[in-house]
Amino acid sequence: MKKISVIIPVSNTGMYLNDCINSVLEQTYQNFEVIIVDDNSKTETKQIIQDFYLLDERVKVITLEKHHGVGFARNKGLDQASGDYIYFLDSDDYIAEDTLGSLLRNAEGFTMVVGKSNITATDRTTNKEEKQMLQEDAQDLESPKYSAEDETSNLEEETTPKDKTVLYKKKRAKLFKNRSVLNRLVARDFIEEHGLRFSEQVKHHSDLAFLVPALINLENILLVKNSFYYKRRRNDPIHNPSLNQSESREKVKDFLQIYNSLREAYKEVPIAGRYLDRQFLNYYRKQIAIYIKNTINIEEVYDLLKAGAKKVDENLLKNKSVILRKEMRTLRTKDLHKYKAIIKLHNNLRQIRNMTKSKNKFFIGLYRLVFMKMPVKDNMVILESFQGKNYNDSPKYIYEYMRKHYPEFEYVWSLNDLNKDIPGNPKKVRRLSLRYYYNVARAKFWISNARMPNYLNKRQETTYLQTWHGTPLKKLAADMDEVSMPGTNTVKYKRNFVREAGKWDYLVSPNAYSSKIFRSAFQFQNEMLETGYPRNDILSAPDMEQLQKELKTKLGIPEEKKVVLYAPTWRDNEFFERGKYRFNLQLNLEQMRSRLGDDYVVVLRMHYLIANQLDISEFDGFAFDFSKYDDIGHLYLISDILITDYSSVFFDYANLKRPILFYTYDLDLYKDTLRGFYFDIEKEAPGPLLKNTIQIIEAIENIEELSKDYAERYNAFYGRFCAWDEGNAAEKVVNRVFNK
Ligand code: C2G
Repeated sequence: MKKISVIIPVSNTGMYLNDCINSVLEQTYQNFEVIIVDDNSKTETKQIIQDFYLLDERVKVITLEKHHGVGFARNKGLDQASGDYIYFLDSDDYIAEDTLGSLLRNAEGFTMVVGKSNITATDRTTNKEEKQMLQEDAQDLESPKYSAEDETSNLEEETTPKDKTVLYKKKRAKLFKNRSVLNRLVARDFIEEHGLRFSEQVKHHSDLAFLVPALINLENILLVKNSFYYKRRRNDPIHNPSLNQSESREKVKDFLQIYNSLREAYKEVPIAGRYLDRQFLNYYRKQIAIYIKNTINIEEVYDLLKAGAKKVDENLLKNKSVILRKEMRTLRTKDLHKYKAIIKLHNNLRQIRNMTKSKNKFFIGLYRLVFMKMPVKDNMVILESFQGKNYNDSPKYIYEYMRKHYPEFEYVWSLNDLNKDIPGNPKKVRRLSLRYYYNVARAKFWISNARMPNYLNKRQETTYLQTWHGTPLKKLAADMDEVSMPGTNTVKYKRNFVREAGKWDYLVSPNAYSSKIFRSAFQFQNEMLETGYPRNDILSAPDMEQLQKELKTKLGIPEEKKVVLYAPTWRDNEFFERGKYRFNLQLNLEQMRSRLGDDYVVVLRMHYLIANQLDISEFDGFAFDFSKYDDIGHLYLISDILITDYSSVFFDYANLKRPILFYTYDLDLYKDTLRGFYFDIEKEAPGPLLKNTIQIIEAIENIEELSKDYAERYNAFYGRFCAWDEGNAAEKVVNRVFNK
């Protein structure tokens, strides 16, 4: 019975190791050894490796004292392997029960057998159903075993019924397109005979050094389509990236390096040359050409690129696009200066081609190609709050302060509704209109409390002041585990966030707790303005009572009634469409009116992402819907009690030291599944967590006593989160950014 050596390099992937190694130990085919090469992992991962070592005598461990990288680790594994076949598995991936078996059953007469599927999945248990379905599908295709006679066939490609394909001669390179050694069973004799080893010079693409000589020396290769390998979909590119998710500039350099050295080493071998050149051109087209301006620094890779372009076989270029041919020719024959010029020209051409695709793309093209080339206006400030939805939050307070103290500036507000009343008569532009792009491009100062569109490149001379919009309880950006918002890819979402935060020159922080989180969740590296929130300045107004009275009158709230404000947040999984969320009101207004109606009114305030209108017409005079009202600060001021859930509103409201109730009917779902929290709200909330309307009513009826019960917690909370809000945050922010 043939033995298989499964080689698993491990570098701090403890959380995935159980899935990975158990998937091997549970194989239908059991004659194997598992060689774990621990590439200097941390203690937690080491412990898991040790547990497996003790659990099963087929598990062998090689420990590296220094981190060497995956190529070195796999080579070490190869040195120790004693199996007839080698199988490489990555420590964050796992395989189906019959993967080794199905590969081996078909291996007779082959030196390399390749499994077909690389299926993306998250983890082994949740993926079980999907896996079963796929396996059942594959079994339906089960066909008579491949017979060795086919090997003598004259055809270059022979397809045996349905699930297996043998590739000969030129075609065998097809199975090397993915540049990966994963999910291949390779005869160890063959590896030794041809000295196949991984490159230890590069961190990425080290597989190529193993694959190229394999490709050259293989007579044929068998593809077994129902041997499954599950590549895990990793969702944490910022805090725990997979090798593949690491910085593209590093990957590019490694690729070019290995291409150049292999191309040189195998220059006399046509199949290797063809394979490598195709890989080079493809890689250039997909990973280099379009990124070269933004994420890849041309100077850094130019020499390697030039050397590579010189090696590519001219004939291969013949049927490639004009753009690719031109870039290759420039690289070969001209200097860096010319190459830069041609890249710029081609990028512009791509941009122009894109412009025909939609109105917004047309504007973006103008933004980049025309408006960004015009001089920056030093005295122009563009402001935006909640992506143009409102005139409120910290941008409003910064604007109102600046308007008084910096009348010489030209202020532009980006809004969805141009009819919004804004004091001082600033210029208003509709968000994402042509005028918007024009003004964004020209303004020296951008002030926003949320993300701006990712595609808005910012020039060096522009200063971007990001105020953000709340102390986080709910996990944010890169700190989130899985993003559950509709149509959102977790990896992309996190990367975009970090890319956006890379443009922020200043970020306003409301408290020390938030500063720390913002550094991690946004990976923000620039200046943190530890000033407290400008939007909360109004909560320290000296003439509070008068202001309260005026506001109540303005809003049509009976002066003699006390006010309960209900301001919940939104739920990632309840939506109509992207960016439009649904809220299902779980407050029983009928019960509230009958028990509290004599003394109280209720003000409802939905989150700005909630798209449905509440129908509260039957509660006229008791319940008021102020979801569309701009400034929630005004609503804080007129209210006597706040009810919220997981919204950051309670951090701001606590400045008033008024009672807060938490209506957390879906706490477990929200905390564990949707978002995750930064602290234990059950232990630290400055008020009680309630589950139904009756409990809310009772809490309101006993509000004084309840407040006493929570006084200590409230004080601690206030000290931790509200200490910086002293009523002059706008001034402090403006002084710092505008240097007065
Ligand atoms: N808000 C509001 N009305 C609500 C809820 C929120 O006006 N019913 C405003 C508040 O100013 C609040 C801000 O929107 O502080 C952010 O709302 P959150 O409910 O905290 O949710 P989110 O928009 O997801 O932002 O770091 C903070 C987080 O990013 C939360």
